[in-house]
Amino acid sequence: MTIAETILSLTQKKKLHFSLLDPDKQPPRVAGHIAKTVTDAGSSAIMVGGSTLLSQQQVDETVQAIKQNSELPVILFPSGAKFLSKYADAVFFMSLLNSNNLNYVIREHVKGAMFIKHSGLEPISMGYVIVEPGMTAGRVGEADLIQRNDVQTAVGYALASQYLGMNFFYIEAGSGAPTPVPDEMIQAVKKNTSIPLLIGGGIRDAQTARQKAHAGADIIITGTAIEKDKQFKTTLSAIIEAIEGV
Ligand code: 1GP
Repeated sequence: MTIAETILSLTQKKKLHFSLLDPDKQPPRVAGHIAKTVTDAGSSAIMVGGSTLLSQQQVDETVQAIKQNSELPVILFPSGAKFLSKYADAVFFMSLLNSNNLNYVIREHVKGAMFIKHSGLEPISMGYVIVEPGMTAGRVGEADLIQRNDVQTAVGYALASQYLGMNFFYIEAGSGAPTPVPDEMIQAVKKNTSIPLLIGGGIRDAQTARQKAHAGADIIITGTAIEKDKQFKTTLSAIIEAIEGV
């Protein structure tokens, strides 16, 4: 089975958690340590990416450190073609659909496609949109942010992704967002689409994670903010336990 097929079949049984590691936020050695912790806590995959990356080497070294410490699939979450790594297992081949910059919608994909073909990375097609407040991802991605109360637009993007043949749909509020994607938006998207729904940005505790999973998120993504928490592993285990119980 491909990684996408494995994830799809897992989402039919339970809610999943993916950990996002930004190579810009810690040295590779620390990323390796975090990878071990998130694996022990029960995360299902490790995503690697960020909006402020400087070099492919950063990504390569972080992915290698993660692979040395975890058996979980490593899925790239790239902000551009320059940040692909042949050491990962897969790549979210995602289009930032509400970007005003065509680079993030399709042009970076054109640049990176041959690298993916030759490296053997598994491309996993995903529609991606950013909701207010959007944070750094919204600014760097030049997103025409979806307003928090504009449920119709979010549903439109999700359905358009499904009709374009994308296998997953990700809505995020931006890393470190003070408030995550609203429940009403998650409910409406889930009700109107049939591809797995990923939700991230600003989810920092078990209660919020449970609420988002209950609203309809199939996969909850938490980023590196949680590392700052001294109880990191405990918090993460609680988040995963909470969503698996939904
Ligand atoms: C990644 O926005 C998510 O796309 C991660 O957000 O860092 O707030 O968990 P946090």
